[in-house]
Amino acid sequence: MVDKKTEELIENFNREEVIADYRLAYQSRQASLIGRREVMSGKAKFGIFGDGKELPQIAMAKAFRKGDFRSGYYRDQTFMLAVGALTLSEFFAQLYAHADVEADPASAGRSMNAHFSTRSLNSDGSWKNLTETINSSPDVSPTGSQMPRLVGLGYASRLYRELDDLKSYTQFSQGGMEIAFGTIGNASTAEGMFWEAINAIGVLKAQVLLSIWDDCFGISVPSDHQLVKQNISSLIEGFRVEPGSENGFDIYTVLGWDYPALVKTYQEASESVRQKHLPAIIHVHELTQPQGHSTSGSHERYKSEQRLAWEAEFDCLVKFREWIIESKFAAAFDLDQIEDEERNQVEETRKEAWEDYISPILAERANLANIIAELEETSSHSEQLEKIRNKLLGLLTPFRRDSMSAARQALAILRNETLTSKDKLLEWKNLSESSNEERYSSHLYSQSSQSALIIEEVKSIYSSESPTIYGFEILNTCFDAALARDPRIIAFGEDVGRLGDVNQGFRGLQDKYGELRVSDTGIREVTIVGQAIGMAMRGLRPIAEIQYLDYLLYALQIMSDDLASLQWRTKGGAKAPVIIRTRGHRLEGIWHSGSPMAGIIHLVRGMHVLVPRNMVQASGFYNTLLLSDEPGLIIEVLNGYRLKEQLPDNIDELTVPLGVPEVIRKGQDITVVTYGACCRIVLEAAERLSQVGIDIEVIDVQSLLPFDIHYSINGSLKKTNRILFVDEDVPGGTTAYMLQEVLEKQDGYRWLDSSPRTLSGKPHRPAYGSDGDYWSKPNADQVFESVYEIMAEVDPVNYPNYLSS
Ligand SMILES: Cc1ncc(C[n+]2csc(CCOP(=O)(O)OP(=O)(O)O)c2C)c(N)n1
Repeated sequence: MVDKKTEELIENFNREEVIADYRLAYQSRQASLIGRREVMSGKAKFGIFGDGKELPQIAMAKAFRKGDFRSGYYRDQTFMLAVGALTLSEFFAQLYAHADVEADPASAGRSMNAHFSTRSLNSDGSWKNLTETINSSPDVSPTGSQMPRLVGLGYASRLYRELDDLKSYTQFSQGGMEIAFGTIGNASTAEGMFWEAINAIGVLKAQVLLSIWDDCFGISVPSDHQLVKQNISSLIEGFRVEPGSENGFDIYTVLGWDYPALVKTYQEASESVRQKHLPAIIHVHELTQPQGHSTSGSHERYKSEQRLAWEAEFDCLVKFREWIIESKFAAAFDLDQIEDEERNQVEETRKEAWEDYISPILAERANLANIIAELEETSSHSEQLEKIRNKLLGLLTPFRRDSMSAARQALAILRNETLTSKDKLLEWKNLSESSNEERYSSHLYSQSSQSALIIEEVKSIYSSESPTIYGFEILNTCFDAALARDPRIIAFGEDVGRLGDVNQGFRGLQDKYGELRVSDTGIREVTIVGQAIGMAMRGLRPIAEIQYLDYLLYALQIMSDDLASLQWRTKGGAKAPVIIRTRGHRLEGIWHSGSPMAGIIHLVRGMHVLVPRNMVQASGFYNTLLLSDEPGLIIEVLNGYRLKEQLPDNIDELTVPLGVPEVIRKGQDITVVTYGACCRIVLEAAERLSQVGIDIEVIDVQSLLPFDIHYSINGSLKKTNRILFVDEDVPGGTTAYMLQEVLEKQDGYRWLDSSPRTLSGKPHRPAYGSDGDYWSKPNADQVFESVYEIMAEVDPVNYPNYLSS
């Protein structure tokens, strides 16, 4: 019996569409089952699949339009298949880690399976027309980390809608109508980032439609350990928009196995988001996970018999099938046939994907085996070589590393022999090395014509008219010029809007450019950066401010996991040219003077990290990054805002090149390498040292990532033969990084006549007050003594040791 409500719904559904949906849902389920089997049989390393979540994703796909964006997680395979942003071949290619961008366009084999993404960039790194494509931002594994960027992806629509100067950027938006679709699992809503992001989305009125896939578990942990009241719907009730208000979310709750209700809910919700420009949340509950969380374990270990029985009954595919039959869209027999066809189809595609993956690997192995066989004919170690070759050929499913390892072992065996065909082996190895370098290590930084490394230097120009003004006024002039020349530049952060930031770099610019161009944000560092990431993925040029360097730690995870890895993890498929602005070095106390630079630079490889010593240099770095298509972090020196500098006449054009240190004092005796606020301290020490006859050369690194790309510090070392690295990071922090760069990478050790030294801060955080600072961070007295000690060792007569009796 079909009730009246269902009868009405049936009238609203097109039979062919329903059957096509069933076909797709079933196909996706088969992909999950077969995918798991591939892992269990050892052909793939790990598998995580979207089984149990098929139906709501099909409904979501119906609401998704070209130009829209997804920011989701590993369960979304059915959605990706349904919108045509993933093919079955690509699904299997990623499972096998097929390291070819044609086979796995999401990550070229760099991400584990179910990390979805579309490619926003052409192969030369330029933007595609994102309004003509289905867009998915690239997934990351940390649960909830898709949320910060969702803020910016949705907010960009509002900016494109409300800012007239952006109307011409039709490559990125058609009038700001695009929705950013988010997805998240129920357990991940327990993450702080989730709450911070939905609050920000609500405050910003970002055009977001967020789906929560609720299967009552987070791996083995049930909802009562995850959430108060076990139910995310009741917790988010406070975000619901009141009638007549324009603040908050529309919130929907729908059963995950109820096809008609899902389709209706997604249609209603998406239309409302597009028309009313308010965000919405759809809580999809009563979902299941038929194969358990991933291939790492079985869910029978933690789900009760009762739960397992319920999951079997309420599996969305089972329910969908029942509904189709009950509604007479198809008979059981027709569906059986579809299932057979899809099962075969998926299996066929899998086989092809495997062949595509394994054939070039086998060909490379065969080639190598032939080379080794040839060497066996003339080598006096033929037995050993044969052993290596047979072992390699005996592997059923070899990896590239097996061939490489065999080649290396063979070369070592042949080390004392001069055989002509040895060259072939070396050539094979070198070729393989370079193609694997490209396969796994390209695109950490931009490889486009807008790479920050190839932006030409434009030196500062001064004239008799150039005024001398405060550091903050220099920055203010730079930002004013930037906002005037490029409407895509949007600045925001805590106190950036009305106040113009706590040090007034943006003073008066909100009045001049409006509240959307220069704006205040809540205190929410992770989503300030996330907001910038999402906006930049949609063609905007955000300058996101983190008020103090010490608070960057809140955002460091998302900078590391999402922003810095973006180009690399998509092998050049996506970019987010975000500028993060912050200030640090030398104020007072534990949380207002930090310089945890090594922690930062080691976690954000893939970004540029710049530490200008004054505001003219900072302006030059801003201009360079704004001309490039890469993300960067600029750390301004806190005590530089109130120091006076001369304003260059070309403040809007000057650029400082990345990775080029500057000699800020010439000298003969010792090279002292430093950066940021320590430059002034070292210069002060230099004056005192010159009074005792020691002449130091002071080098300001200015750019930690990249570091001295022309090896100029080595040039200085050749002259002085002695070196000291100074900064206010912890011992073994950035001083150790700089030391390694110069002594190992630049071969600087060759020129040393004294042992290299580092002078850093103490291992603890800086204590408060002037005395706390003096005994926590390096000061001019210590620099003096460190340099003097080196000289005392070299020439004790002229530099007697006055520090010990
Ligand atoms: C930050 C972080 N912590 C832990 C994990 C390990 N982990 C992966 S998935 C998962 C459970 C997520 O559950 P839920 O959000 O409900 O999504 P589901 O897998 O059930 O769809 C956990 C704990 C992770 N990936 N990231």
